[in-house]
Amino acid sequence: MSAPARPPRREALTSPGEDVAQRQEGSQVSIALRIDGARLQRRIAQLAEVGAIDGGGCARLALTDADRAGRDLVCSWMHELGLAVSVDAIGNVVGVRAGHNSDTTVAGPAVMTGSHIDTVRTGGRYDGNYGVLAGLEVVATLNDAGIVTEHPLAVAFFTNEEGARFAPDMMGSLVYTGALPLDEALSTRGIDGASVGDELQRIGYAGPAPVPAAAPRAFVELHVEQGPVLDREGTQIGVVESVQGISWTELEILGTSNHAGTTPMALRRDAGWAAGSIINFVRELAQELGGDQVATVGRIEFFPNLVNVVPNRAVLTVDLRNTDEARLQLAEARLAAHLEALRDAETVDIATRSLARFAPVPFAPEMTARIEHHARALGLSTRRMPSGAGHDAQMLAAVCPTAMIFVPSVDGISHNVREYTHPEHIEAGANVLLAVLCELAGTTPPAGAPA
Ligand code: HGY
Ligand code: MN
Ligand code: MN
Repeated sequence: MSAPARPPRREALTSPGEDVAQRQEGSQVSIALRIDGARLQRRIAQLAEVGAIDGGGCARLALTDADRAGRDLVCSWMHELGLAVSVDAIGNVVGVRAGHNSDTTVAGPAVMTGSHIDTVRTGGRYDGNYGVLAGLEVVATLNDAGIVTEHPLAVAFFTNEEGARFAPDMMGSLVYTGALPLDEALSTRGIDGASVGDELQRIGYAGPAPVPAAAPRAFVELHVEQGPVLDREGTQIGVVESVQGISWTELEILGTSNHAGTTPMALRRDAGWAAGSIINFVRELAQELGGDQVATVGRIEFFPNLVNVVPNRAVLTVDLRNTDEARLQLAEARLAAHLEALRDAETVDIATRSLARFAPVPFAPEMTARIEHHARALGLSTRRMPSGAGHDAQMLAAVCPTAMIFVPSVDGISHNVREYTHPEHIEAGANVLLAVLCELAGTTPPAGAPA
């Protein structure tokens, strides 16, 4: 099925000269402005109460009742902040703060920030949520300061970024940018058999706004690193230059169920053993390829899953990632060869289904330079790095100048209730976001602001 026509990509924002002038003006405002860290922490804590699980994390799998409750809460904050809130046909929610021209056809498209508020089943309170709530904190800070930006400013949360219930991940931003047809997304069945379309209707977030949407003027996503690099180095801000490639495959292995006690080993067609062989293979493959190669079998089911029956069916997922597309393709080819060998060795059938496949995505150099400039202007230490995790920004990068800001994750823990980022880093990241958005959206300091 052909992807829908994508909105025309928005190219680089400004000529270097204008950029510098805008930067001086923007940084002048950003020197005067700071976010309210306590208010941001309050919103993070309040949202974490929705779908709260033991240990301080939250479980809000996409399109569940908990996701609806989280959406309702964030939408209420968007309304409180005076944003014009729209919901599109895949459930993405965008809150827009008017620029000097409230008519966006005159002021042009919004400068956008945002992320996701759906979580994995063992989610922390920062993954995705932080970027959305920091965007709202930027709006609140501009409201308090009485500053109106030249261009509209938008804060978005995208549907089903995690892909844990419905694959692929980043589903909402894929549809938003025209990379995935809406009807294909709506017909997707989840791991529990429900369809995206039915669940979207059920929770009341099948909205009227059309997809694909017009491209934003630019997109900046603030996110916790979810890995150990910044924390280990003691660096405060990650300037994210790219997102690594992602390959998700679901394998269905069919053998013969048989008696665990009476069936000689040589006569078995053991789907369980074959699954175990794959789990071991991908670990050894990642160690052999080295570099950025990672490999994970995260989901597995045996049938009939009984102590005394040789499994006749196993369903498992393989998640392969690498910053280098050629190495990722090599890993995929090696896995395919291993499956072929297994088919012969254990006379099992193995069907494969691709759940997600994204090549590495580079971010716009002029955007990473802006982030680095403003982080350093705020006296923060920075380092350039790729993202190990997938993000909505990698989809927005196809239609407008895009980049990401990382803050440290303590011990690199994420997709785990123990996910944690120190308050000073939460605040620092949001202040970098404020400064970058002020420059991109164009701000005239309020009367009487310090020169
Ligand atoms: O899988 C990922 O990288 C993201 O959490 N969706
Ligand atoms: Mn995330
Ligand atoms: Mn995640």
